[in-house]
Amino acid sequence: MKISPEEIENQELTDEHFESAVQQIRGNGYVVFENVIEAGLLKELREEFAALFLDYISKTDSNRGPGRYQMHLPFRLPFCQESVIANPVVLPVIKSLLNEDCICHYFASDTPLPGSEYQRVHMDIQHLFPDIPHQPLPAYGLVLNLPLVDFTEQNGAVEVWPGGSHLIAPGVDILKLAEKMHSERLLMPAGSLLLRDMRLWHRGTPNQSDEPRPNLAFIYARHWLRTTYPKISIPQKTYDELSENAQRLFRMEALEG
Ligand SMILES: O=C(O)CCC(=O)C(=O)O
Repeated sequence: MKISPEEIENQELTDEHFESAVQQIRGNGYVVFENVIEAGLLKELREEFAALFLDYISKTDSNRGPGRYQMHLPFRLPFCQESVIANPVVLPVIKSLLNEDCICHYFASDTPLPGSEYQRVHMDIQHLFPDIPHQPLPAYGLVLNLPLVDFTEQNGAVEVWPGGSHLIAPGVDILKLAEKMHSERLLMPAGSLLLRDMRLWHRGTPNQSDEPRPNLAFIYARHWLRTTYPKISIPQKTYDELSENAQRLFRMEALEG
């Protein structure tokens, strides 16, 4: 979805774009908002991330398949900027799908290095009722991805299976079925926001470029959803300085002190 300069200036989607975004998530399982994050902030995020990431990979084995790293982010600036964690363009869409009292409970990143291969096609969460054959339920968790570099054919853009993979009954052989279904690589400029239902089938693709391909990842969910993710550790002072809106999103996490 191409956001107009007026929407960026007003920090609000038009009614038409808002409705389209909500319906795209419901039907396709995802929507991309192009070029939402302002260039200065994007540069800061990229630089801060690069320093953390280099240190992390010097001490850690790859943990999301060969050459792929999941890394939690520290809850500090610039990562906890309001326009990242409670982006006014996107948050109303999230709240419309997950209700006003939704939470954010995951603060991390995924980065394939040059030479990484295809991931297995997967969902980021189980179906709520895995024992019941057909259950096209509404979204209960959404991933917000923020690519720090352009996603291209070459550097391993995320591939998704739109058109209903998030609603397919539990128990199917995802790998086998995915081969027969339509998929798309999500090519987008750095600073776009990808919002996707956690059940959407997807995978990282090979990074054939010379550079890492960092992708920040935040998870928003119905407040009752329990997962095994560690709680986000938030310094009390940082929490106190957040807007009421953002405090509410992180109210179930672990305050330090
Ligand atoms: O490559 C990406 O950014 C997404 C990776 C992913 O889906 C995962 O590791 O679960």
